[in-house]
Amino acid sequence: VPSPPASDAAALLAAGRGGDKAAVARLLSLVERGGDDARAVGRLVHGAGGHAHTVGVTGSPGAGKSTLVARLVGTLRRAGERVGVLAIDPTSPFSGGAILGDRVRMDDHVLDDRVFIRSMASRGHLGGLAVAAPAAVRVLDATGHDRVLLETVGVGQVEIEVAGAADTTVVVVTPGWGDGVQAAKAGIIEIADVFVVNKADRAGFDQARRDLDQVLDLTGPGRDGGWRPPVLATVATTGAGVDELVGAIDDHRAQLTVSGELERRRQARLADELVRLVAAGVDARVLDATRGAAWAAATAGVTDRTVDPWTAADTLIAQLLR
Ligand SMILES: Nc1nc2c(ncn2[C@@H]2O[C@H](COP(=O)(O)OP(=O)(O)OP(=O)(O)O)[C@@H](O)[C@H]2O)c(=O)[nH]1
Ligand SMILES: [Mg+2]
Repeated sequence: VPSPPASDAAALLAAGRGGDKAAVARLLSLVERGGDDARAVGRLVHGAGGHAHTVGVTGSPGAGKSTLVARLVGTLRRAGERVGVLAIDPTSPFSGGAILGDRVRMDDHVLDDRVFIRSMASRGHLGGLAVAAPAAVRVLDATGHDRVLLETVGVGQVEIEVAGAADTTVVVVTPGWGDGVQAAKAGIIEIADVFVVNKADRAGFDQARRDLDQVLDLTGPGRDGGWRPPVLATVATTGAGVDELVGAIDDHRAQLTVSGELERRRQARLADELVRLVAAGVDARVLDATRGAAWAAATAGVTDRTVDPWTAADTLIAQLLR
C-alpha cells in the first residue's frame, strides 16, 4: 500500500501510527523542511503526543554511543516496544542511507518493522537544532513509538541541551575520559540522570567510575532531588551491562512519574520551546526590518553620532512591535 501524499498530514499520521515507516519518514521530512506543511504536521502531532518515553544519549565523540543505542534498541525490542531513534549528526548532513554513521551496527534493526531510525544534521534548521530536534521527537512520539532514543555528541552547548531535554538523559563516558571537573564545566554532569562508563573492557575503568562518584558527591543530588544518578558499566560491543542500563533507565522513568517530575520537566520543556519559537520568529522579523528605511535612518543617526545606539534601538523596537 503506498503511503498517503504529503499534502494529507492527517492521513500520514494515521498511516504512521499504523506502522507505515515511509509515512513516518515523510512526516519528518515535512517537519524538517519548515513552512506551512510543517505547521500542519506540527499542529496534528502536538495534540497526539505525550506518550513516548524519550531518552537522550550523549557523550564525547567515539565513546560508543551509537553501539550502545543499537544495543538498547535490541533489548527494548525484545521487550516488545516500538522504538524510534534520532541521531543528531554533528558533521554530515542527513542522507537517506546514513544511519548513525555506521550501517553495520544498526542493520538488524533497519529491517525491523517496529524500529524507526533517522539521522539529522545539526546545522541548517530554521530556529536551530533546539527547535528542530523536539519537533522531530514529537513526530516519533505521535506516531506511536513507545521509546524515542536521541543520540547527540556531547560537545557544543546545543547538542548537550538537546540531549538534556529528554525525559531521561544517559551520559556516556569511557575509561580515561579525563577530568570530572572539565565535564562539570561543560555542563554535562548537570544533565545526567544515568551515567555509563562504556568500554569497561579497557584499563582505567575503575578510575573512571571513582572519578564520577566523586564528582557526584561534590555536586550533590541530581537535577531532581530524590534521584542520585547511578554509575553503570557497559561493553557496548558485547552487550555486557546493557540490560542493567535499561533497568536504570526504567527506574528513572518510574521515579519521574511517582515524584511528578516528569510533568514538571515536560512543562518546562514546552515553555522553553515556546520561548525559542517566539525568539526565532522575532529574529526573522528583525532581519526583515533591517532592509527598511527606518533602519537605514537609525543606522545613519548612530553612525554620525546624532543618536546613541540605545535610543535608536528603542525607536526601532517600538516600530517593530507596532
Ligand atoms: N573496546 C570497546 N570498543 C567499543 C565499545 N563500544 C564501542 N566501541 C568501539 O568504539 C568505536 C566508536 O563507537 P561508536 O558507537 O561509533 O561511538 P559514538 O560515540 O557513537 O561515536 P560518534 O557518534 O562518532 O561520536 C567503534 O569502533 C566501536 O566498535 C566497548 O564497549 N569496548
Ligand atoms: Mg555515533
